[in-house]
Amino acid sequence: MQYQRSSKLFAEAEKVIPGGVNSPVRAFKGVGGTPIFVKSAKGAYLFDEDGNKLIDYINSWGPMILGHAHEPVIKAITERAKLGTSFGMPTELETKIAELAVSMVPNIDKIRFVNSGTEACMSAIRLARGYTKRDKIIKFAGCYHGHSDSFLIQAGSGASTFGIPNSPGVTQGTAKDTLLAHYNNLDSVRELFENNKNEIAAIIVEPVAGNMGCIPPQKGFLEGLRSLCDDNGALFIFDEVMTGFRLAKGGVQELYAVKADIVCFGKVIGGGLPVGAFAARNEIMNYLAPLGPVYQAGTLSGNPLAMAAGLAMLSELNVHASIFERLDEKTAYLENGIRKVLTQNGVVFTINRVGSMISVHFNETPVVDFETAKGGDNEMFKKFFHGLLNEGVYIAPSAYETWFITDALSYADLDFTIKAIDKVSKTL
Ligand code: KE4
Repeated sequence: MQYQRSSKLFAEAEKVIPGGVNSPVRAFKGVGGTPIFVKSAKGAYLFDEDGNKLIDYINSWGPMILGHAHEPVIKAITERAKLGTSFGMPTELETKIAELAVSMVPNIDKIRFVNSGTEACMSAIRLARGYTKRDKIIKFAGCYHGHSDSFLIQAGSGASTFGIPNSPGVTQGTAKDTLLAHYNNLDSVRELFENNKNEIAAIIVEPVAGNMGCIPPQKGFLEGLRSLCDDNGALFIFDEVMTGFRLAKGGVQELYAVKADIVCFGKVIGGGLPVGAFAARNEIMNYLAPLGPVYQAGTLSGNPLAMAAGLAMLSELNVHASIFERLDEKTAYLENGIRKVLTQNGVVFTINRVGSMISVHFNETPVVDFETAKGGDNEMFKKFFHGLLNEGVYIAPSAYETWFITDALSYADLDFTIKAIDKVSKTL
């Protein structure tokens, strides 16, 4: 496959956009080479500027759970656009999608829409601090909650690719209120509560981690965090920007039957348009302006086009909940196929999967936290990535990402992918 036009477009982009991209992880710094410029996408396929057709395992980092340019979503956006694109005034549409989301997700009474997952998590932290009147938060090394200052402390995703433990520009004043624990390690959390008595407002966690590859919570981990929050008067925040409306209709709260106090959403909830949201029970959400003292706002929050796209997406997932089972089956088929060929070809690897989130790690030991995730053979991953790209299969351009499976993938696509992995893994 050739990528001349993408290379040309990248050179032009670099002149006017920092690093030629509007989000660092797209820059291929984790795998080398120049990013692919997309012309269009449909279903499970990307069509790039050089005319290559790629099977997409990123799906815009999660939103395209039903496939690219999904008819009902496109129809909803185009119809709505004819009525005007933004008013800065309430619309019935916002109530409709809020009612639907509240009906799908356990333990929430109200939801506030924002424009990104970052905004959702940033606002959730502010709400937790305002509600508990405490300043400190606990996050986990390798978990990524967007790029607001409080979170860029040993963040995952693109921040890991760049090896930025604390991004420049984040003040010591901010950093001191973010305490770092280790994923799947309850003792590391217990210790923080003991050393910061009555000062911790909340724990924020990716209940299934997806920004150090996919890392499932070990048995008892989420339940243990729940008890630590209850014992110490802290709120438990689930960052479900990736997992929400993907791993189950009700997200991870439903999947593992663990109750969160605040839940953050993004990606799928916007159907591919810029939407984030955070939600909780009334006594917490009523602390938010204009009802309560915690301020949070946004010119384009609840934008009608974005709400129309999100409502079309959630409505389909709500009515056809069998989609989640189908996604799990397809991803299990892919996992088994990859295991078979990598084992046959003598590759040292481990695969993590929860539902339709999956990641391949070239590690000898299980990947259970940020430390073990960092122990993978990154050079091998780069070869794996580019080898697959050459075969027409597009996976995450970083070892610190999960793959997102779309229902638009056919079993023929999955077989094609497994065959490509068989071929590429012979060269690793
Ligand atoms: P956004 O601000 O990028 O919409 O959401 C931030 C965010 C919050 N929480 C979790 C669990 C997330 O995964 C994300 C964003 N995910 C990355 C992919 N790992 C977005 C890709 C990018 O940064 O371009």
